[in-house]
Amino acid sequence: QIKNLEEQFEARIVRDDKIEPKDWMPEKYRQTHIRQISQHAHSEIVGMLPEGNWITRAPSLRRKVALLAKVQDEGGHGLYLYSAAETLGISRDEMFEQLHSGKAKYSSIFNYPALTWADMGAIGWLVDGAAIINQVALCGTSYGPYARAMVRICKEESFHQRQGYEIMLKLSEGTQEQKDMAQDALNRFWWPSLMMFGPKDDESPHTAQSMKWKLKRKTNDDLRQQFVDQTVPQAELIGLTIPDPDLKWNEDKKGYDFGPIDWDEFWQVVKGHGPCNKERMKARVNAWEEGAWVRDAAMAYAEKQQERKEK
Ligand code: FAQ
Repeated sequence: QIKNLEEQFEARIVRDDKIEPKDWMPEKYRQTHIRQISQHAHSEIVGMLPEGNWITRAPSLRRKVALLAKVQDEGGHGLYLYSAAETLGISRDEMFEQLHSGKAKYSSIFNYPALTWADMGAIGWLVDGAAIINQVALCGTSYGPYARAMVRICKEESFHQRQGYEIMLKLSEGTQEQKDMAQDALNRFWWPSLMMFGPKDDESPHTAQSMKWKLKRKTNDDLRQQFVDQTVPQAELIGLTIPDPDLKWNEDKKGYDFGPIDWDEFWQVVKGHGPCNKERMKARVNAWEEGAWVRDAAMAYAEKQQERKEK
């Protein structure tokens, strides 16, 4: 009977039907979605930290309002994605436990420090730019709650990307010192942004199955290429140089060839040995522990409300 269910399920995937929480699904489909969606949620929540650190130091009220809104959006995206993962039968407490114990990953990019104001520009422009490319593809993913979350999240991400690019544009029109700051941020964030798309396709253990299930709609390498092709002209427009001596337009493939990525660095960061891994996790665990009284108060309030209703 399972075989029959599995055949029906595969046929639905081929037809591009959305799979919904109460539908039958293979256990591995469920597990791999929990893995990806929860790691995506963790990335949003941990991703608030490098920028959150700059809210009080934004150079003007306008910049402060925009950055504050962006960081709040990221918190919202995280909560939205945790809810999507919960529909697959995992609790939020369990997901937090996986994050805090180091069992669940989050995007490598957030383990790099944000050293200057220009890094707020580079994060919005490059990190959100990479996130959008990945997430636009995920709007067509096969699991309904994830696909719907992506549609909404992408709309907000495009505002994030533009606010980052605008910071870079303004800096690149400024004094030599400001231009240098923008170039330095690009130099430091370029390669880690390319790493966000994950290992090369032939070294990515999950890609083949995730493509079959239409969890992923494009491979890591295809998305990475799309990101490079989209971003190089944007850098040229504001007079910044991509820090890659091998970057070259390839007329045959109608895209850029680019230099080798340092995969040792990538795996070091993924395994917890990046510049800020420990600091990020400490901040998350502290926030969780120090917020315990808020959760307790919310639970006590909900119980009281329930009791009142029952009376
Ligand atoms: N960092 O076989 P694959 C954002 C892991 S955007 C850390 O290729 P998969 C918005 C991978 O989990 C960032 N780990 O895996 C924002 C797996 O380990 P596992 C978040 C990575 O899943 C902007 C192993 O390597 N976006 O937050 C990374 O098929 C600004 C093998 O890799 C998403 O999560 C990495 N870069 O493909 C917020 C998008 N790459 O689980 C604040 C959704 C790979 O077996 C500020 N996710 N790994 O232990 C995806 O599209 C996919 O999960 C990939 C990885 C493409 C990330």
